[in-house]
Amino acid sequence: MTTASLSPFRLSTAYCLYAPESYTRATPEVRAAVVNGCGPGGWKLDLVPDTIWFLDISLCCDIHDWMYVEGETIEAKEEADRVFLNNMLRAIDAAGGPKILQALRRHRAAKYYNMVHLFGGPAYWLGKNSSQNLTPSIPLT
Ligand SMILES: [Ca+2]
Repeated sequence: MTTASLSPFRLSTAYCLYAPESYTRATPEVRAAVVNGCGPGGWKLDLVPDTIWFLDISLCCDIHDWMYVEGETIEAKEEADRVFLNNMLRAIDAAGGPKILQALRRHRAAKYYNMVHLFGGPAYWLGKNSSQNLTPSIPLT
């Protein structure tokens, strides 16, 4: 069972997220070396919040980060993206609260999913492409 911070509406509730076995078995030190919450990490200014309407989803993002590093196929990327969405929805359901707040959180979760689904390819494939398939970009004149 995995626990994460919840919204102010249900602070003591624990809930389960899906994570691959390799993630659950990894030591905290190994996980910390691989994951960095929501967004690309390493930037001075992280523009991707770890919360959606006061709900901490950083663990959902960490699991997604892990699956991106571990995956090697487009199917694995799509699974990582689906797991990310489903984990956010699990967290939202567990947090409860007013229906309007849950709706706002689901809307934001859908935005996060669309961002990684549509624009996460370069991050997913970083360092995975064979050098024989890479070609220099054409210099701009
Ligand atoms: Ca991240």
